[in-house]
Amino acid sequence: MELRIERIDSWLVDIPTIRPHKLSMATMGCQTLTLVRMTCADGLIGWGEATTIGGLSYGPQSPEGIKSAIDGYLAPLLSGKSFSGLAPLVALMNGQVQGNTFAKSALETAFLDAQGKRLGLPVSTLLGGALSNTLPVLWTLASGDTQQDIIEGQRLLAEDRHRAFKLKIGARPLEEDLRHTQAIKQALGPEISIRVDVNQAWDAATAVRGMAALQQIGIDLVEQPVPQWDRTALIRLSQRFTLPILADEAVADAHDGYALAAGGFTGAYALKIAKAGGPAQALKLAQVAQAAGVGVYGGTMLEGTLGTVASLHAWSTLKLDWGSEMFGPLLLKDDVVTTPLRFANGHVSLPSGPGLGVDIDEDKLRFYRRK
Ligand code: MUC
Ligand code: MG
Repeated sequence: MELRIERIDSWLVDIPTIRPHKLSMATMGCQTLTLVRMTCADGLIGWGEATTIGGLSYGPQSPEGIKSAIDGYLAPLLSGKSFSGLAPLVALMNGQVQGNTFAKSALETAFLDAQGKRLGLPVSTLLGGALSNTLPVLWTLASGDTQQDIIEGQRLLAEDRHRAFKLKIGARPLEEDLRHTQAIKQALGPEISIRVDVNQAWDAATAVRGMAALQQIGIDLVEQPVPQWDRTALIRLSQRFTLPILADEAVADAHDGYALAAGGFTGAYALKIAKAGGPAQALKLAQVAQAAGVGVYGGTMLEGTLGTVASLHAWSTLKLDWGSEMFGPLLLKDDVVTTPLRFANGHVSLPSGPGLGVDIDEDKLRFYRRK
């Protein structure tokens, strides 16, 4: 039952966003997906995606760098080889290529897609089995304008597409961000869960002031208030406030999760397949979190449908303490799949069918791929 990889192709795919998406470090008007096609000797094809945010402004792996790691190193390493399952594939990639978790995530996803199609099983089954076929999904209000965010939030609540929201703060002075946050919290009402993501923008002293004020406003969760490297501040903040912290940039894989928890962190971890090196690797972080009594949350790098679905298969095997933010495809004007995901009642549905359960629209891939 070995799966032999014949060839691996990759493309950069540029898709505009439905509106500017403003984070503390970048404003996105377009999202670049790195897509991978893994062709196996038996003719089966697996697809994967690796996507980051804002070129090199969010993290150290750019879309172009991801593609070059795949084309120049990982594709030649894997092509022509046979694998009995995921573990030997991951061992080979990690043995020969340092870092580059985004590229590895796309390949792990493509392998799982191909293997699932071959066995006639959804990827979630390969990863342990889905606890649920619908997952809670919030939306990020990040137009950069308070009034526009309120109108957008009210519309999505009226449609019942989402029941919780995340705000992107940190680019503006603290007082301005607090006014923005309070106005949105008041307008959407006390029942609606509002979280904020600072994306590392505050130093430890600003974070103490910010956390105290956000707790007063009634915010439910504060994501990555301090820089990724400042684990000490993150741990201290998590112990000082009852308002919980979600670690994102500070926790990529199981090793980070262990170090933070062993250091006394309380709160939750944002799981992302790209940070960890693939859906199965992200689940290893989830297991560390659960063993340490730390919550888990289904995180996104604002991927298109392929990367989002790969994540959903993994998250479906977990009890998500804080739900998920797998709305990436809704931020894009278009996508390269034949059937869009279904978002309704504050939830997204996990596709059924073997592998990822998603088909690629080859015409759209041709249209949007970078020439
Ligand atoms: C992040 O840092 O969490 C996830 C949702 C969103 O709007 O931005 C991303 C990145
Ligand atoms: Mg974040």
